[in-house]
Amino acid sequence: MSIRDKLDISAYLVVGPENTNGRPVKEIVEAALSAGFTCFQMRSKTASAREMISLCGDAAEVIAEAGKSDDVALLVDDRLDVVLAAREGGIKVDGIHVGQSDIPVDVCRKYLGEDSIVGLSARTDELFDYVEHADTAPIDYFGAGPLHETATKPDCGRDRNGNTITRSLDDVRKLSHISPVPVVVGGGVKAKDIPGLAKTGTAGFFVVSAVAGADDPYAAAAELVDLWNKSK
Ligand code: TZP
Ligand code: MG
Repeated sequence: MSIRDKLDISAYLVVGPENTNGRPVKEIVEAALSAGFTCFQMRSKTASAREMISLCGDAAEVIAEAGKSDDVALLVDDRLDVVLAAREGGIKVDGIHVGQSDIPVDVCRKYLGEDSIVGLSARTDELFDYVEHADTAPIDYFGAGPLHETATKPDCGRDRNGNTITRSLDDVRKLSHISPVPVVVGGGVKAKDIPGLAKTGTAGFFVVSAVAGADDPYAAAAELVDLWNKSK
């Protein structure tokens, strides 16, 4: 059985060096993993390819040392080249997450193979129509949001007129219902949002700053995971 069949996006951390207040990314991954996070995405708009490969190596090592390599997925944002190069170097990277303007998902699937995970950020405009009718054959899940505007990704949810569209819990409920693939929701998600989100039936939540920017990343991550598990 490949990790693709066991994909758990219920507690999903997106992280890169620009999100950690100067702390090593490895430390944040370690904290979130031991608190019960189930999926990791390495994301940086500033790190070089070599840095990204090295960060993936660190994260894969942390996951392996915890004995969770078969259960917890490690993905990379955008960078198909980084996934391929990391794998070439013997690092267990499980797949990629791309957006609407990134490498097309069928190309990702072609290069990464059938056992890899390919995630896609859903569109902002005409989201419901898009999610209901998109060709989801090459992908494993949709990312959607934002639940709230977020300084971590200020352009998240901008429509073609430059307005930011946030998603209500009712929107999330509807999305998860109509989507042919699981949906993970993020964008400004904090602990207070988790009980409501968990009750929508969505597959999971993703966060950056709620964990990577927290004074105590372990405690913050554990609170999110506990709230999710209690509220489902
Ligand atoms: N994709 C959509 S919103 C977002 C990403 C990577 C950032 C979410 O960051 P935060 O700090 O959890 O609001
Ligand atoms: Mg992208």
